[in-house]
Amino acid sequence: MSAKEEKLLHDAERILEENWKGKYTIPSPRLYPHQWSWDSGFITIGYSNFDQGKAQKELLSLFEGQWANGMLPHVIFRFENNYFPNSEYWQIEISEYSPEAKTSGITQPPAHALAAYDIFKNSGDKEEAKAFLKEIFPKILLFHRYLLTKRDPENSGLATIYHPWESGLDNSLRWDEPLARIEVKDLPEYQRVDKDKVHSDQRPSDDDYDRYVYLIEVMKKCSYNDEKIYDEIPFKIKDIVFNSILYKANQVMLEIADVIGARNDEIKTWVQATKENYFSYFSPNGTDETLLYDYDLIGEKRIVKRTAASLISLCTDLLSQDQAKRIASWMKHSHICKESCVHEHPVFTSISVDDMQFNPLNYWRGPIWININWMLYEGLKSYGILDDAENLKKSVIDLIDEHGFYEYYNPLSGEGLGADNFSWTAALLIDLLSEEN
Ligand code: 2M8
Repeated sequence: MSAKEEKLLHDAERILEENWKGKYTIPSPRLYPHQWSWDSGFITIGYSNFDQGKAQKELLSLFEGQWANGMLPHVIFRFENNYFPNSEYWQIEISEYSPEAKTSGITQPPAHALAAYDIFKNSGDKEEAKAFLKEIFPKILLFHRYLLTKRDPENSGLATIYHPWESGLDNSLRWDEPLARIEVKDLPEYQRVDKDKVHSDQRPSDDDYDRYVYLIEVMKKCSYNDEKIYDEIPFKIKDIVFNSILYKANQVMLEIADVIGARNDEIKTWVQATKENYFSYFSPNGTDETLLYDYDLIGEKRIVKRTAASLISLCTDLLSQDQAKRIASWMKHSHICKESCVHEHPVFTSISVDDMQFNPLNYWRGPIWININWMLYEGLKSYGILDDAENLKKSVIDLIDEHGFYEYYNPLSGEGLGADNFSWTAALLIDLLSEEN
């Protein structure tokens, strides 16, 4: 490892240390003062490379928020803090399934099995790591069962999301049309606090926030009952990123089941169902189409927007080699900033730079995100597209080295945006730097 990389590794570990709260890690001190679900997954992957104790605690503490029906909430609130919506606003006690912990009432992409298995793979004490897997496996299984039953009455092997926050890519262009359809009424008074902390150019619009709040109001009116929500909620999407991660997570669950000698028949049926339906939901013209898109259950159509979501299928083994290569070459010409690109090699943007709505500053509507690039790196490697994967890794390292540990980055200048000292940026950099060549 070069001196530069050693320093970066040290800085990344320091950021995680600063954001560590005894048994979990906050995404960033100023903007996100609680525990977030998929952030914890990525953060665990980082810890698994250098602190197994923290890695295990991070994941186990997250599941303290799990609901009795298996739902893993997207935020756990441990103490009141300046964040909207706070625990009081969610009113989860109206659900018969809510836990004692204070949590939100919606979920996030299921990256946790990948994190659990990384703990095992990176552990020097396999027996101890196996004991951890035995403890976490039934909890993750319960979560996946919730996603593939309550969130999939269609039996498609693909879970439905009810809220843009469940996608993790909150104000992505993909949600503009489904959100625009929503008629917002009877909104309670609420106060955004995010714009006091980060410039509003970099955050979702007030119109988006009204819709975010309205969707939660609908869920509350349904007492967070999935059957009722399925009938009432005006936003229901088979999200391609969420489901690519879920499919991968189920494959990893099969590996975990093997290690601990657990039953795997139910997981096998989920994997099979996803395989059978992935392309019919996500591909406009069958398996040969290069780009795949989310499916809007209410609009009854695919959401054809050129965003990084269409690249995340690379994280599954469902593509043909030819299709994977076509996606890789498409992303190289459309998801980087050509002449003005700050780096020799591309770091991929959240929206195609050719898109009329590409915005270099605004959150999930253009900027570069490290978790997306980390997933693409893993995907390129899995399809043997190794030169592109290596170039991507170097560029991610350079970007962070030059601009710091931010939540996201302006693709035109490299400037860091959103929250600073951002945990998953640090954790996934640690994962990249810890890889054996
Ligand atoms: C962002 O989302 C939260 C709402 O959950 C917010 O904007 O307040 C997203 O980037 C999401 O993916 C992430 O998990 C969360 C915390 O980092 O922040």
